[in-house]
Amino acid sequence: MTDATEALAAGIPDDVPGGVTGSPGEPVTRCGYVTIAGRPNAGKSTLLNALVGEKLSIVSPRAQTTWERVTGIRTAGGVQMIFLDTPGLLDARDLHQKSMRAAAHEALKEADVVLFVVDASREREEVISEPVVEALAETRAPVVVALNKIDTVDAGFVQRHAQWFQARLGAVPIPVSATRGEGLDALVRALEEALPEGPFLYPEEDLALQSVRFFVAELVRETVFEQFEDEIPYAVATRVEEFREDQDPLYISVVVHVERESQKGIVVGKGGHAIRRLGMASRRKIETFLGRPVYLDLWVKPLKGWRRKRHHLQRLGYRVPDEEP
Ligand SMILES: Nc1nc2c(ncn2[C@@H]2O[C@H](COP(=O)(O)OP(=O)(O)OP(=O)(O)O)[C@@H](O)[C@H]2O)c(=O)[nH]1
Ligand SMILES: [Mg+2]
Repeated sequence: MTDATEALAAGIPDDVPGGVTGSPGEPVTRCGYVTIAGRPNAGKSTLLNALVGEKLSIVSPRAQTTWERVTGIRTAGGVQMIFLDTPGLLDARDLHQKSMRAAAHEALKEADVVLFVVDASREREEVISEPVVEALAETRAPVVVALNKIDTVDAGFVQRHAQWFQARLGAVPIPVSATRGEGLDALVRALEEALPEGPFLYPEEDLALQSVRFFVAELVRETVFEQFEDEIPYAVATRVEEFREDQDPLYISVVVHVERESQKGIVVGKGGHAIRRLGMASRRKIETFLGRPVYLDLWVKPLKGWRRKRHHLQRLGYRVPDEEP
């Protein structure tokens, strides 16, 4: 079991422990919030996981996988970086997307440094799309640009486009591949230099802040992204209903909410085939994450139009902006 799962299995509290203050004569430390922002699918969550060294944020080939802020902490060489992974910046249409956008903008306000992730395999113009320009204009924090997925472009790409990026974004992009772990040392150095001096805010061994229940629900949602097509991944919200640690195997029940009655049939499948497949793959991930055997119960329940309804979103744990911007 890794440090993260030990800490998680022990139950990380949702509240924030007090700051650890340094005394005179101790070496100077650096610490701060690094908000990871960018277009949907740029590889933000993959990068968070690579930088923290633990799978904390769910990843999928589809856009709009991350729906709320996910925090991961990296403490090394006298520097503590508190990463805030955020939903991709997009034109928000329904209330759920507005909640995603609000989560990203809120995290940008808290940033000591913004880590702006650009997908090198996409058209450059996407980088300067309206939601991105708007979000970056709001932040006063220094911006470090990671040009991700360089494994998908030819070797001369970075050189050819570096000037363009610098002119548009005010920073020279650091080429990285989050999936291959390439360029991460240079990226970490740039982030370290941009962070303010200060005492660590969290114990050095902490990697995550969210509750075990959050990660379990997210792993089921990630599996939905993998196993279902079309609108289903965007119609499914997951919530842990029961978590009985005193049982062996650990008993967890998760409610899989769909938006419409007709989607229930798809998620359950013929003779319960689809839900069994979802349960099996989700359970394996949860067992790896927690390091112990798990009995997973999945319940599919329609929550009519939850993406559009404030009280449903709030009940599901999503922060909904007070005023719709
Ligand atoms: N080839 C390649 N693919 C990558 C790289 N980084 C991420 N990906 C892939 O890009 C896809 C999206 O990755 P995510 O980490 O979910 O992207 P995201 O920016 O968090 O996406 P949203 O949460 O939807 O905003 C996944 O299929 C990843 O495996 C990379 O360096 N190279
Ligand atoms: Mg993501």
